[in-house]
Amino acid sequence: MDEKSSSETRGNPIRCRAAVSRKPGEPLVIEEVMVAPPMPHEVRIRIICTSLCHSDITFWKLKDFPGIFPRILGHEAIGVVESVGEDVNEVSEGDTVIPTFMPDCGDCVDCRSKKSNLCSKLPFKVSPWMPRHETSRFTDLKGEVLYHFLFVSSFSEYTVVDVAHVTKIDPSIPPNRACLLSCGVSTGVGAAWRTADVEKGSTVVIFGLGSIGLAVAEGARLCGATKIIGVDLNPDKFETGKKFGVTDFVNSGNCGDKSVSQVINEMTDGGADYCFECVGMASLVHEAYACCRKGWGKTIVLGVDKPGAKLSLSSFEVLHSGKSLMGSLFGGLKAKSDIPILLKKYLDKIPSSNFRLVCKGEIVTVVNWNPPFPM
Ligand code: CXF
Repeated sequence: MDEKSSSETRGNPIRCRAAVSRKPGEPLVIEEVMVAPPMPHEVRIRIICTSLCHSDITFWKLKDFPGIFPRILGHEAIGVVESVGEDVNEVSEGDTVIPTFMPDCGDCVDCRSKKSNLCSKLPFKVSPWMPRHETSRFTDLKGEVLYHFLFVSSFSEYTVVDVAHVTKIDPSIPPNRACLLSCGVSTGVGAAWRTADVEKGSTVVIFGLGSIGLAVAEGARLCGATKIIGVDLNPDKFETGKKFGVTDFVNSGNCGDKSVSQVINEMTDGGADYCFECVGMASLVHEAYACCRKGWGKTIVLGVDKPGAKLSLSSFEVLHSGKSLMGSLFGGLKAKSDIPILLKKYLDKIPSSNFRLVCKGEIVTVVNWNPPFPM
């Protein structure tokens, strides 16, 4: 729809277009939908730019709950506040914001702790509703409810997001870069920086060089890791990975009679300091755990496996190996304080000549950031 001023739309439902996922695995349908005004603590946002994250595809294909239809997918985006509900003081109309699937209420014991990003006031869950009021703000033109996705639902010209899920940002960042901070780049960089706390000189292994894995490589390099081993079935990923800091490559389809973990244990003389699973396969978590260093190795799980997938570790090995196994949602970042740090890093460190180049290209050239990463 044409962009309207907030004075025309504030307090009223907005009719606009959205890409609606009506059935699992079937093409999204561009249709007109109604977006209700924000309720208390909510913000209605005009989406400027949204990108596709693999979790959108995972949930688009899911036939059973937490797959649910019809639904508006999308959770990586940037937008401008169109209007705010009651009790919203943090942002106002016209502010540029990044919505995130992880909340940051800033108030609960977890949000106030440096140790976690798992808000307990609005705990993250895979829900079809708005987080606080447990209802939908979307209907189709027949009045049927359309479900939300990851509290963002950005495949719509307008969406409603709880204020705990929005971060106000400096609008000077190009929108197609900013929206990656809404999930993929933040998750990967954050996992190396905040969850693992990778140190200078470390050895890192990344299982899966998709966008999350590449962002982990970037984060590990920024933290000063010197050996960054990428593991993937696709050999072309090594060339891409090099741009993000990957120094070595293991083709997991080409290890002969050895397992990937055996190959890595040999390459690292007994295991890597940090292993990141970015695919979402329990078997790869086992492999990652098997090749992180005894005593201090950390294995960090970022990949989203099928609902109900189980890990099975030998209790004896856990006891004797002294390794850590950690999960990392949104890279352990606290959206409201950490996204502005990443964004500033991007704006400060890219020289204007490169900046223009970045704007024209399709590849995220965050490689221009300068280590070491400020903590
Ligand atoms: C995922 C993490 C697990 C739940 C769904 C979202 N992250 C990003 O896509």
